[in-house]
Amino acid sequence: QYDTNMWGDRNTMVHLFEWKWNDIADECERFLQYKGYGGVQVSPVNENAIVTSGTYRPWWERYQPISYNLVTRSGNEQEFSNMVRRCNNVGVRIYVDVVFNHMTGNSGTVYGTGGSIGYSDSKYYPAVPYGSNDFNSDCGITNYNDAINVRNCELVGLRDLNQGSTYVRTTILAFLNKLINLGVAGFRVDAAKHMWPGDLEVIYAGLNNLNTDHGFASGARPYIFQEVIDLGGEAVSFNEYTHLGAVTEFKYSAEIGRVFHGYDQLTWLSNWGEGWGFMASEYAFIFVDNHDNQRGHGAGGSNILTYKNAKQYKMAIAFMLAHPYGSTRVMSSFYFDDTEAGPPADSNGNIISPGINADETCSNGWVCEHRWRQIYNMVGFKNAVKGTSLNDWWSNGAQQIAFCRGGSGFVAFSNGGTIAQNMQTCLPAGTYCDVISGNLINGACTGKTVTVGDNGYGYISLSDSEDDGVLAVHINARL
Ligand code: AAO
Repeated sequence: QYDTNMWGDRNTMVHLFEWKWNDIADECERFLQYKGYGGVQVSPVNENAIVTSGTYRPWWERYQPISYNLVTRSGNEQEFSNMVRRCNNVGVRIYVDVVFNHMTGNSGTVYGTGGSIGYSDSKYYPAVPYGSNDFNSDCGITNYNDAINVRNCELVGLRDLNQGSTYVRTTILAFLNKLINLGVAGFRVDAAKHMWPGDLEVIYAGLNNLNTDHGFASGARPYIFQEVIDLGGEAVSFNEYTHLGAVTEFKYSAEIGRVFHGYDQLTWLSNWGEGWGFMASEYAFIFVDNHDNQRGHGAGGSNILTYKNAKQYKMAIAFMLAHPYGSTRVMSSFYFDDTEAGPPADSNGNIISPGINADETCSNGWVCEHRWRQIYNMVGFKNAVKGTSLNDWWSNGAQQIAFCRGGSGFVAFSNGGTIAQNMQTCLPAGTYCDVISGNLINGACTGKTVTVGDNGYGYISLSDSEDDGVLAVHINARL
């Protein structure tokens, strides 16, 4: 199903990539609830292989399961359970990145973050247990134009589980239903493209309803968003999975990066969404960057915008959150140069918690994009305009655009030149704080303001020489 199970008007997820459970619980209580984030995607929660050869403890070791015990560098089962409870208590949902297409790579005897051992060469994982007859053959994925190869062979050498086996399905379901019972709201299904839709359908059907002790409605179903990289031209396509749940739309990430890099005119965004060949909005799970393509591991190549291109990145995030298309997720990263490097950690490999600075930014190597004013305030914008469509599109025919969301919000963008004119904001008369250049604090605006007359018009001033090429005002930011 396609309902995120988020609380109230909240409707944006943040991926707190590699954060520890105790730190996420703190972040829910001290920040996320107040900025209107609807939920957190957490890194894989099950025990993974410890990788020390090559890059020490790379981020991707968490995508090599060794058991379904809830022990990782982010914390143990008790800490995970406590986090889910604390976040749900303040209306912030938890979505787990679940990896059940495969187990570890084929690298002999492997040791897990919870002390388990895996014999990857013979495909024997006693801590589950899985044995060789629970896996597909050793063939490697070599041909994305062959749907059978993509599903029944090993993705980059990862031991490929057979989800057609009743035992494997039962074992996976026990893991997923344990998480549901602990209060999670849904799942990111890793490598969904590499599993048969028919097998996934059986597995999803076996999922429990969400746990009403955590504030979910009786009968609520877990939100499923499936990772399927489909930029077109391959044997496997997104629409084999859309009847099962939401699906990642990587074309979105690739195209929004192209546009806000300046390779395309903003004026062409007037038919953004299905008009650009993206999947139907109701199925689409979208983002500007994700943990793979921000570091060149997934799809999108050099078009992908990340925290490293701050101004353009914020403009792309603002556009994603201002526009009605799709279900939105904001990436929150740690700084990296080495694309394999794991999260900030001490000499024993223990993850270091983010520090919080006086200006609400993070320290200790964490970018915390979700704490950038322009980003968290656009999360609030999206909440304020929930249920409205896009109207009153304006463009100068080139790199300047503006539009309304119903009578609840107005945004303007400039990727070239200056906007300096009266424009239709669709808002009721009053004075509004521009939530990109400032915050509305105790009735005063720390940034630009827009005064709107009875006819909905206001004077909009936005130059591409400013810190941010965006101006955004909405009904909840009225002085
Ligand atoms: C690590 C090592 C490997 C080693 C392996 C086993 O890096 O060298 O062999 O361990 O020991 C992550 C890392 C991997 C890592 C893995 C396990 O990214 O490097 O391997 O953990 O530790 C495909 C999948 C997609 C997957 C993506 C990375 O379809 O599901 O590869 N993403 C998820 C996770 C990811 C994780 C895994 C899956 C595994 O998000 O973090 O891997 O759990 C084409 C195909 C895509 C394919 C990409 C990359 O994409 O269409 O399906 O994604 O290639 O292989 C253009 C094309 C576009 C193309 C793209 C990239 O944009 O239009 O179609 O280029 O080539």
